Amino acid sequence: MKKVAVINDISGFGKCSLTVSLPILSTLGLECNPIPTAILSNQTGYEDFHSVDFTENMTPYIDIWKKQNVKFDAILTGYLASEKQVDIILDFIDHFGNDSLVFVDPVMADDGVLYDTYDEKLCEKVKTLTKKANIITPNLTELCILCDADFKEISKDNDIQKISNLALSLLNKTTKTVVVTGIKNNNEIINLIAEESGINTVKSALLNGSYSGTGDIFSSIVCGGVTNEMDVLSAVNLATEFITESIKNTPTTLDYEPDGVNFQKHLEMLINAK
Ligand code: PXL
Repeated sequence: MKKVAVINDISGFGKCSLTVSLPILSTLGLECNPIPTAILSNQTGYEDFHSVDFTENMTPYIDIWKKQNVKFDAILTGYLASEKQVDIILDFIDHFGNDSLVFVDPVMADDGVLYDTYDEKLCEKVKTLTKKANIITPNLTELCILCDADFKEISKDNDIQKISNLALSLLNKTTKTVVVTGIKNNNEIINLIAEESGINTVKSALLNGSYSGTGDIFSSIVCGGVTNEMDVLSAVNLATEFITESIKNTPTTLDYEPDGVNFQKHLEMLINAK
């Protein structure tokens, strides 16, 4: 069975990070091997949260895996709790990443606002991490941070040409694919794939509100799909359809739903997905 090392937090509420990667990767027929970055009562978008930073445990945890000589087909990273975690992950990629695909979801911000526990210094470290990834999946805010672009300026007209150029500027010898999520355009939402060969877009209907964890669902499906040898465009299509169905099944009156989306009943969409 193929294995995916997932470096992300575990949050008791919010249907995000490891609580979505575990069921999604399992349903895609993959083994999800978690390395927690933090343990939280709930994700940080609620009014209050309690967080236990796992940084000091990560190296001894990973050292056991090194001794056991395990191998991974893919590595996926998400929410980070400290700058030091980036150095630990860079070492992890050096050690385990030779024959594996590296996916970095540069979790930092959404809708122009940094998450509660992120600051400029941590974002700088996330930037260095993205350069070691084969595939990155920033939302539009995160793309702007990675490119030192002004989110207010870019999101004024969401010009696809400008956004494409920003995404293309992040490609390098290692990073072959940049998938930008959540670009709003009239009554559509666009996910944009930038590769050396050009740009592809996947559109879906813009549904009201924003929801915790959709970025983590997206990165998990793209990571799992591509690890299962789907092409990136098919994996992005599948992730987009899965999230659309999950949002439709999540009644809410809030502009921002901290509990996330009801994705569980839609997992069957991922069984035998090709
Ligand atoms: O979904 C992104 C995310 C992951 N993990 C934690 C978060 C957030 C976004 O707020 O707080 C703990």
